[in-house]
Amino acid sequence: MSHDPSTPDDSDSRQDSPPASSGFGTRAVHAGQRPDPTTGAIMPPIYQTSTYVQPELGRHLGYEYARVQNPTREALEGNLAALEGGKHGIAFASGLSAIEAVMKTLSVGDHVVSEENTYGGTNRMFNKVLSRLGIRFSFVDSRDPDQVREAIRPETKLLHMETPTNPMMRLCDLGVMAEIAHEAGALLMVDNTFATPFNQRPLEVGADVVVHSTTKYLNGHSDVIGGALVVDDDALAEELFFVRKSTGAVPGPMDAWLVLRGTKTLHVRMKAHNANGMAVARFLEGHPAVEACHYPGLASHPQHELATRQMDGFTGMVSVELGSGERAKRFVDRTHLFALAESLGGVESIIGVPALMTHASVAPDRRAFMGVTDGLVRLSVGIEDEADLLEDLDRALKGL
Ligand code: P1T
Repeated sequence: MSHDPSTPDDSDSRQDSPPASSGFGTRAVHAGQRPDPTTGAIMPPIYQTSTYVQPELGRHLGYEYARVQNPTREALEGNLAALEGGKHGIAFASGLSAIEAVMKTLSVGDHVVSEENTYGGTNRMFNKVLSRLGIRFSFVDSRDPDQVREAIRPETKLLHMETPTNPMMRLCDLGVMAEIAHEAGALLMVDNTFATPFNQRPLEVGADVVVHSTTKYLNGHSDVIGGALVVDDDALAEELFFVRKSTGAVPGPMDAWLVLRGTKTLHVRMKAHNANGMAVARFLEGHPAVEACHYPGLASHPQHELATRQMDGFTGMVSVELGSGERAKRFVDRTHLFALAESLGGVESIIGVPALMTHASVAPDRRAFMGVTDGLVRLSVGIEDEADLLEDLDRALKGL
């Protein structure tokens, strides 16, 4: 990149993105951005404006109205696209609004096959909002590709997968899901929020749409609600930009800027989350108060082989079964470093009980069927020191 933004003949060295062949960390720091052409500011300015003055009627500078275009948002979109290995990033006001935008490309009577163990809010949107509007859903356990195949109908337009799932840490084989979707003439959408592109890149194995709650690891600092889609196909991108423009769920420029600041350190943070996640999972797996520990990095995880093939790291998300709601309550009330809260993916460690918190909107019998019991505790392991995290958990588990 040039240090002189005014040099006229070095446009090649001031491209918005480093080459796609550059390493993940280089793309995380630089992709989508260039020094501000007016001042040379190394950070993209926060274009806190709703509209743009046009020099004359019928001629504008590429920017008309901020629901449609915003340079700060575009910088984030370029960055996210480069991280997922897609051509187009499309930023949204939340993870749910990003998923909803994909659903708004469908029509009444269209059918979606969805993994049953998604984030509870995703399940709620499908069951309680979109079903009312005439979109049909089948919920399957996508660990078993035959269940997915059997759910396909002539009207199936989309497969919605989450891997690892929230909170059971189940996986599906993304290559197989892409094959099933494409044989059916449907698209594969993958919620990559838990894994992050540092650990898993669904587009590389055939997915058509990657969705993120950028609220989580991508932003990483628990101070923004945001979402994004990444796609490779130009026509699909155009359709999704059209939906966003027409329905309006855009992130504000400040939030886009904060997420962009977060993604600059994604690779550094994820190495720490992966390492701490593994340490916490190993500790909890061996603890006598813990009945089961769900973490794809453990050899005991039933899909560990798939995890090592499909993922480069296993994140900081760990779930444990403690046997009863009472024991779960005592545990989460006694941790200090692990804060009792919804959400995940921030630098600080968080703990919660999905049945009462993130998945309270899922019908109790469905929750029980998936293993989201009252005794299940979910941990989002942060980047604090491992010894302090283990000490906090050990103390909270004593005498359970
Ligand atoms: O909260 P929002 O940015 O709208 O993202 C929704 C969402 C989508 N996908 C996954 C996998 C998620 O985990 C979430 C949000 N999840 C939580 C708030 C949570 O604590 O699990």
